[in-house]
Amino acid sequence: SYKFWSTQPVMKFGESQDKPIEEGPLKVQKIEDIPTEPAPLGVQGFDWVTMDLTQESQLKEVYELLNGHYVEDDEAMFRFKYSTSILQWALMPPGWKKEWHVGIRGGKSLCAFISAVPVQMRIRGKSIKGSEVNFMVVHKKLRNKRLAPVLIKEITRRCNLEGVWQAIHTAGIVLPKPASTCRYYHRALNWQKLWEVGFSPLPPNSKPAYQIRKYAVPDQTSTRGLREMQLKDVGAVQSLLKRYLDKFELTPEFTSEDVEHWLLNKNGKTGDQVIWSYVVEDANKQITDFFSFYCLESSVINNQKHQVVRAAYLFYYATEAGLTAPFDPKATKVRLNALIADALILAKRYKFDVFNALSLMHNGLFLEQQKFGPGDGQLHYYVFNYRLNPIAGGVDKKNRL
Ligand code: YNC
Ligand code: MG
Repeated sequence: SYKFWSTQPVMKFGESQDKPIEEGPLKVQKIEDIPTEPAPLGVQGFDWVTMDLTQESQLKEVYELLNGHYVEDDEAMFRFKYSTSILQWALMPPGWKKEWHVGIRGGKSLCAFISAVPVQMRIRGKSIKGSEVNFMVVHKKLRNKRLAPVLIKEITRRCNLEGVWQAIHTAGIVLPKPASTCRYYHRALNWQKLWEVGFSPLPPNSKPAYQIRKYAVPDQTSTRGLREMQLKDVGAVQSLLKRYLDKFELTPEFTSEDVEHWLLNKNGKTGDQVIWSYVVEDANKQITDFFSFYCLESSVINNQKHQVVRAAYLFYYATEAGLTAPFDPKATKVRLNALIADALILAKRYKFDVFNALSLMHNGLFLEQQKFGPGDGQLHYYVFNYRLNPIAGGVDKKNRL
């Protein structure tokens, strides 16, 4: 039915199934036609608010709302626990706008939130000034009252007022219409704990001791020249990443400020580290490879022994081995496996329990060999107000893998 989504400028199921379509915006509007005030909430005691996340107290309010009410798995065993440092990182990148941190207060308490951050995105050949919408949440007691469409329309209005007409967002649920669909893969680092919290099953005919041995990793990394990324690497990493992302159909276009923000560990304002980035520097001082992962904990909802699972999420990476002409899938596979094997070692060293990755970019080249297993979650990617041909998850546009 999609009572709300059928009114929005998004693609319909069945569209662009058979033959390629011309890509571009669905609905074209002018800023002067966009209302300058939000639609009234129409409920006594509930008000729109713009959150100021530079204020510790307001950041904390968003943190608390998400911590109690944000995304859970289907069986309600785990719930994402975004730290205040990760929220600062995710919600205040270069060009961030306070007006795009939108809340609803009922009396004094924050009971709903939605956000957007600016992103320059490239869809196949076209560069688009867009936004990325994330962290939509409604307090559990206010669910199923059609507040989500109200939040979505308000963030759309605020984007439109800034001349932003396209947006990207992801969800576990199916809406009209995914631009791409990926699967989550998980690689146990602390198998015993993952088993105790009910995340990893004990396969039939296996024993805990066998599983623990299966997922053990060496103490030391093995790639020569691997070291932590530093400020002086930003330019080299930006150019390497740009050339690498050029192989894919839907990507961000990062300025050097973006690379610095998204990849360089500044050790958070509150002290806990969000992002881990490593480069490989060769004998000629050239940066030939890099990889990164970020930290996102999940609360374990009902467990005596464990409160949180500490997960590393594979973020951006690139390697010169994948940039030869013609593309050399074998060499790329060998190099990516070496890099990801080292990423697992580092994640283990920093006490992560699990390493997660999606079936995108060239991840298909290492997931199996590095002992990742498919999860039951899918992640759908959506592009708002844009007509496009489907993007295959984890498929390189020139080299089907
Ligand atoms: C969702 N995740 O289909 P229809 S992801 C989009 N994304 O509409 P109600 C969603 N739409 O089917 P509730 C959605 N979830 O009738 C539901 N919907 O057309 C649609 N969960 O609204 C749904 N966070 O208020 C239906 O539902 C309508 O009270 C129903 O609220 C939903 O952040 C929600 O999973 C998700 O807090 C807020 O369940 C609530 O249930 C909740 O009756 C736990 O809503 C946390 C959670 C979602 C994480 C995320 C990305 C959000 C993207 C939103 C779309 C942005 C479009 C681009 C806008 C900018 C454009 C420009 C320029
Ligand atoms: Mg609702």
